[in-house]
Amino acid sequence: MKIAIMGAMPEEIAPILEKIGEYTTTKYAHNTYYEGKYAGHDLVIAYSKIGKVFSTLTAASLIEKFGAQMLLFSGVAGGINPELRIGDLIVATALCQHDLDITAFGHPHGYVPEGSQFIQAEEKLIAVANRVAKEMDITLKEGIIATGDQFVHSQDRKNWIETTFKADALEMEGTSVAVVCEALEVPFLILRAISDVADMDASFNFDEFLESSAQESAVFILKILEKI
Ligand code: 3QA
Repeated sequence: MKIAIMGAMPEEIAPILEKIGEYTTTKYAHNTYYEGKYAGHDLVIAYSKIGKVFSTLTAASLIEKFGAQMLLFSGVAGGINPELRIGDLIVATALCQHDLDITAFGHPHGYVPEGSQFIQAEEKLIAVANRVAKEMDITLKEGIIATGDQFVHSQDRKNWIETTFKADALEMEGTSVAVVCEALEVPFLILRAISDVADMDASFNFDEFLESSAQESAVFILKILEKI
């Protein structure tokens, strides 16, 4: 099976590329796609650039152009749930767009007609992730991930996202990737390690912990690949 590994930033896929060692590169749609092998799987790997638009393009390309039959997202996130500390892992059970707003017409936040407020994640892959966490003896949190085209760095915005969506973590790509995968019937997993807690100090913490948290997430994704 051909599996896509996707991140948003170079730092998020670098540990994966390093681990697989040998790969070919293809330029497509202003992006680079890396193809190689790991644990008996054919992989196609890419980072999209930041945000919902770029991540939509990349997820669709990974599937439609490169033939990925499963997609695993690896990266970092801002923590909302106080149980999540910097470096902790969260896997999305459901995802939503916190910045999608046609509430003027009486619709809930994150909803547009013929869409849905939440995208449900793939239970089978979450089960695999939980098995891996158990084997590695680490805590993996399951929860709601909210996505938006904003780097959140305020307690007010964070609280609003928490109360509106009951979200546990936030980032800028997960839901767009989930929308693409769900529509194209490709099983997906959105895994994130916390880099900051989306408060006043978020940008400082992010700069400090991007690399180490991206590494936590990537190591876990590689273990998942060994289990699939
Ligand atoms: C944002 C990255 C984007 O891909 C989403 C990180 C971690 N903490 C977050 C927060 N709010 C929203 N998202 C996140 N990723 C980084 S922009 C900085 C770029 O630096 C998840 C995420 N609090 C480039 C150097 O100038």
